[in-house]
Amino acid sequence: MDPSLYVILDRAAARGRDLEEILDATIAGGCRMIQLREKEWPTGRLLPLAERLRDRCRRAGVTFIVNDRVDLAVAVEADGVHLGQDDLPPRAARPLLRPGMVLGRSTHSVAQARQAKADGADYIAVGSMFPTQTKPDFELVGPELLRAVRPETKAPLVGIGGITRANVAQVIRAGADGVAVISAVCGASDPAAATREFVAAIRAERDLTRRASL
Ligand code: TZP
Ligand code: MG
Repeated sequence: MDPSLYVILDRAAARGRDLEEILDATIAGGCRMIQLREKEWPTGRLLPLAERLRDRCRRAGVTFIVNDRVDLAVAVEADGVHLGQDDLPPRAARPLLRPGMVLGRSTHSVAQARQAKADGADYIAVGSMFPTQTKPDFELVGPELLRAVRPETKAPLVGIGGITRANVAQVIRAGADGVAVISAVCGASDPAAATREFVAAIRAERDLTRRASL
């Protein structure tokens, strides 16, 4: 699992564009971890889309995660599932997953991040980093929360919420192992170019942080 740039495919954010095309573009741009986030489609409609996305990810060796739905993640043999605070808690979800499946958890406080770690989450998302229009009920915690959570765990930390190519460095500097983005890639006019720019900005900030710590 390489969460450096974790692109969340969301039909609403894609504004009618084909998610498979966006997926191929972001993989071509260097994304190594993908999530399917669909809040409205019924299961029967979602299943074939999830299978097609999983196939494309598998061919490219890219990690494929399903949002919210443990049943769907297992049914399509996804690499993992991502669960928010209103979803099944990791302790309840883990026994339902296949061995080795990745379990990610969204958190909005140090206490929630500690709980996610204690519950055995494989990575912890922290957000919202910045205001976002994608999730109207976002909780703004800022990069400060990442700074506070970083010393608590060695689990990969992923910043989420309102992250753009202009502010991604702040999130990496605060201690994130990666960033999860929806609109900045799914809504970009050129998702491959947007991905390449993110990957380059993340690498550049990591190099700076590494050099500063020597
Ligand atoms: N969880 C916290 S903020 C958010 C989610 C799913 C939305 C992120 O979308 P964007 O477009 O990258 O701000
Ligand atoms: Mg959820």
